[in-house]
Amino acid sequence: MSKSLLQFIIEEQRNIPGATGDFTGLLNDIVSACKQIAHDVNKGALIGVLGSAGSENVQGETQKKLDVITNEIFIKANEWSGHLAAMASEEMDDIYPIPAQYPKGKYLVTFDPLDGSSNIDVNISVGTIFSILRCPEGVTEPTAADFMQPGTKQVCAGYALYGPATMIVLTTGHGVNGFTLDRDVGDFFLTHPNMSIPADTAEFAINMSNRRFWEEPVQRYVEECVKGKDGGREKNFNMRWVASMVAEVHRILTRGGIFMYPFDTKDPTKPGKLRLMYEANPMSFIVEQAGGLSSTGRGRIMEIVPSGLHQRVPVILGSKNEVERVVGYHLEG
Ligand code: P6P
Repeated sequence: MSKSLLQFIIEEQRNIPGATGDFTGLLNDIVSACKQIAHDVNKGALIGVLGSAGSENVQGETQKKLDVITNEIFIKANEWSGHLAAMASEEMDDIYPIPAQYPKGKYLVTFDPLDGSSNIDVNISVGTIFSILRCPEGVTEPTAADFMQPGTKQVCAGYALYGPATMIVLTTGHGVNGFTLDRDVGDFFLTHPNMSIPADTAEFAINMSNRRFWEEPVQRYVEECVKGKDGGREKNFNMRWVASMVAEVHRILTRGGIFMYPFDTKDPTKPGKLRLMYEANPMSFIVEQAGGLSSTGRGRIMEIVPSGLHQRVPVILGSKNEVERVVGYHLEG
């Protein structure tokens, strides 16, 4: 039996001078939430959790029942243990301060409890994304302003992928490791050590229905991929689009690729679709730690100083050499 996720985290903790076990405890609580979410996602229609909740979230998106349920699971699994000072979620307008009856800790967490939830009713993979920041020194009553830290300040980022297998993939800044849930035992076990993204790829992921709204550099890059050897590229390309960022990023971590949700003019009020704090930043940390790149097209995503909890950014991430090509096209103007 390979190493359990808890054993892996505790052994990692021993390499961190001054570690108190606080972080280990927090990660354990997050893993517990993901196990509970995996259960409800896996049961689906059997326990009546599919379909719309009949409500909208702060993004103006119709919430699925599971969006609301999984948000509640994540809050309940993490609010009591004294590791967190506050949380922020895609599904909540403002931050969630730790209730007065519980001790506060030194970390902040942002999360998307069920990313790709538009897929849940059609039984396609979805996931949970989380990002852990330190609460600023001396802050006991954090506000949204205390979350406005660039992605380079993350101490941990990870996702759970509820697919044919349920996996957790995470980084604490020392590489990327993947763990698979053994439902019989009820634990995650190390199955994908030291995940690494190939620098080259022949697979791109983008929602082609938005093509007329893209900027010229993205139009140019995608056109070249579609034309392949007939259009000047040295190879032909394949295309994937799952409409579940967690599934796309996992595929890229496993076999390479480039994922793009670029700036588009579909809604001029939105500089992109994906949210910086709980989608782009955690996924960028993971991708960079696996040897890939993650850019808006004009700058490194993890260096953006956030301006709001639900700020949206363009995302171009994955295999280093392809992301560099797209960024180069943006720089050419
Ligand atoms: P579209 C899911 O809603 C999400 O935030 C990402 O997981 C996914 O990559 C993207 O949006 C899908 O967007 O426009 O194709 O539905």
